[in-house]
Amino acid sequence: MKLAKVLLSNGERHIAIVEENTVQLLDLSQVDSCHNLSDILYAPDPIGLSKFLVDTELPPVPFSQLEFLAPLDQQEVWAAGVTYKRSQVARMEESEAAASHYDQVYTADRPELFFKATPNRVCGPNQPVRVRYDSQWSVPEPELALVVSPDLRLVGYTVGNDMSARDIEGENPLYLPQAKFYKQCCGLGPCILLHQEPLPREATKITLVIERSGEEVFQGETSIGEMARDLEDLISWLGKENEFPSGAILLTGTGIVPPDEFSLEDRDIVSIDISGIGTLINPIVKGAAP
Ligand code: DO4
Ligand code: MG
Repeated sequence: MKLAKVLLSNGERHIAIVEENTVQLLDLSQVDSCHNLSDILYAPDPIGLSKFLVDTELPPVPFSQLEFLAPLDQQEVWAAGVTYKRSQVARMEESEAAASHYDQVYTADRPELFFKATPNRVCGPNQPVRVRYDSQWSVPEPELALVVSPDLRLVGYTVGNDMSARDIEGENPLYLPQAKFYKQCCGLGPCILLHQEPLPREATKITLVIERSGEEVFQGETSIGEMARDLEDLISWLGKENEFPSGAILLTGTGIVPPDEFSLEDRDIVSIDISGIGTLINPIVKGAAP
């Protein structure tokens, strides 16, 4: 089952179950303790609760009559890095001085984890994600995103875009927060696939397509089978000596890096598809220097 936050043409915001081409709106007022998406996600039985909350008075709403919003409430967004061989190689090439750090972290017991975004820096589907005006070499990073409850349970999956300024990151690893964390630095959505079974690793494909002026300028594909880390292990590292009262979203690293000569431009369109979960599409905005 997939859940989403949607905005209707009359301005109303709802939580909904996502079906083929329609959504079924939920009526949260039926359960006293249920006020937002997180209350459903972190419930003992999110699927049972969602079915119970279906507003039977309302017909399904076609996708054409709504917008999908970023599927989070107050969660912090964190990210793992260098979890795929492709990412390790790309970082070592972009940063000669720090190459050995990337090499070591790929095989180390402790993963690279960094703070990625607060909810106000997260863009939902079709909202522009940003390239910093002071970066001349930026890429999208298409990543499986895990939805983690306050008690560190994996409760769902969504599609994430860890926007990255490779020139800033490559100049000095101490610049990582500036390369990764800025306004509109993260895309998430369109919906959350509730966790039931572990995802099939080889069959869960991640595809990135970048279009410029209507032409495809990059296409790449990987699968989460290429990831060198276990999802539950990443969550357990995230939870060490930390607390997430609102839960967390954890991006799991990129396995697709465009060639070095590629950089995003203003008005490019980035599409990230993860099989079984959904397709996240965002235009790129790059502001002029002030
Ligand atoms: O170490 C830099 C960031 C790595 C990253 O974001 C990734 O591998 O996805
Ligand atoms: Mg990344």
